[in-house]
Amino acid sequence: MSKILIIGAGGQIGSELTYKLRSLYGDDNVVATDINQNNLDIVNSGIFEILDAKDYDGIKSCVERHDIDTVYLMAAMLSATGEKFPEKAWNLNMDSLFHVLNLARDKFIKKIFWPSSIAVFGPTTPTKYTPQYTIMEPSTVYGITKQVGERWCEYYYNKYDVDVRSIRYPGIISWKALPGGGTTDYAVEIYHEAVKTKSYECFLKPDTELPMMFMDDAIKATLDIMAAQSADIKIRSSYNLAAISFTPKEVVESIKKQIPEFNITYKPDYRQDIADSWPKSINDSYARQDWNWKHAFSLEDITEEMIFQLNKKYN
Ligand code: AKB
Repeated sequence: MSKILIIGAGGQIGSELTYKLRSLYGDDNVVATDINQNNLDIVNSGIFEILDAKDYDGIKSCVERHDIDTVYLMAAMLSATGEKFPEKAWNLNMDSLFHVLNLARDKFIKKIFWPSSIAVFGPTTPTKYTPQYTIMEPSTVYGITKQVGERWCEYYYNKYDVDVRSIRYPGIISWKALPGGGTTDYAVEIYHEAVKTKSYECFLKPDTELPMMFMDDAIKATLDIMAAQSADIKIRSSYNLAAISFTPKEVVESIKKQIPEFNITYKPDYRQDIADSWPKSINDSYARQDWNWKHAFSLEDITEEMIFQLNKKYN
């Protein structure tokens, strides 16, 4: 039985991955860690330890104590916060990746999942149906760390036979834990505010189209790529991954079908520039071909599920 360590288990994706992995492999086989205990649901529902993703000795000790063979490295500073703290973003995102890659190179662990992002693309990348292999000149610190990280993943695979697998997440929409510090966060906040206060001030312009995905699809993709035969994972940098694309205006139309009184205002800030530098849609044909990726949730499905779940939470 594989023993799993999740670094950054309290975050938006890390927490849902933790619930899912615990349900699949058993609470005793999944060690959830984060730098703080803010996510009490995660802390109180299975094995949890405080762990700083920048601390190599701490990660190594955790791996040895729990006999870990698989690591999901979910800790990262995202695009918007990264622009405020460029050096911190670089240090966290790169140090943590090197720590787990080196643990795999030195045979302490066998397998790594490390998420990349659509942020690897930049203003010179073709924006529509962006191919796997194309111009990549990211303009955010976060995007730079993800692009460089991808090169290192491929290097460790080629040079040291490290079994590292990665996907380029689009914006992820979910109702359990809030995202923190991303440019796509508006697509989660908008649902919370629609249900709570029936109004939202959006930090992107109404026609800003970005690639997005529901959490259930993102978790499925993560588990699918990790379960695939090693020979089927032909890309060892990171796979393009897509579900849907939409603009703030389109989410508003979708929400208004259920909450007609919902009111939106627009006040674009520095995150608009980041969004403008990213693709509008993604060509993920390699993921579909190599390990049978298929998404399930449309925008209408997402809106229905988000409003249903958030109504239970707030009303
Ligand atoms: C962000 O907005 O920074 C993230 C991402 C697309 O990687 N959600």
